[in-house]
Amino acid sequence: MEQTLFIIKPDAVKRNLIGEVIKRIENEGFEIIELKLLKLTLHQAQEFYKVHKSKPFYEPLCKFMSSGKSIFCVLEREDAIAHLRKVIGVTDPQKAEKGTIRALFGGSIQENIVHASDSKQSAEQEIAFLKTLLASS
Ligand code: FUP
Repeated sequence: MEQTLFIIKPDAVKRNLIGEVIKRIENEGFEIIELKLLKLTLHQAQEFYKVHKSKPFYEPLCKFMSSGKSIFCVLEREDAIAHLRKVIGVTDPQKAEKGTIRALFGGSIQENIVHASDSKQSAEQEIAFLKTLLASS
């Protein structure tokens, strides 16, 4: 079994989409190992997205991610990382495959509803990031 980090971002929480999104995750056979509603500080959002530090969208992205509460989950399933990426769709909701979470609910490339780890290494780092947040909350 493999684990991955999943985030329901502030846009989805504000739009009351937590239930809709979680229903789709459960229907795909993921087990919810951890689930927590948290509001990131700007500093925590900058740390989480530090791989994008040099990108022009980095600062607005970090502001958005710290603008409200998000749901942080650790999900488990066979082939969890690749399968969850398929279920959420590509980054830009306009380009995401029909029926994916981002295609169904995403507003823009920045406000794209959800995050999912994109590799084994990111999953490990991002789950460790969440554990640090949980230990200090
Ligand atoms: P993803 O793994 O699909 O979340 O996409 P990336 O890691 O490439 O990007 C991380 C986040 O940065 C995206 F979810 C949204 C934001 N982003 C932008 O705001 N503009 C862009 O052009 C690309 C990404």
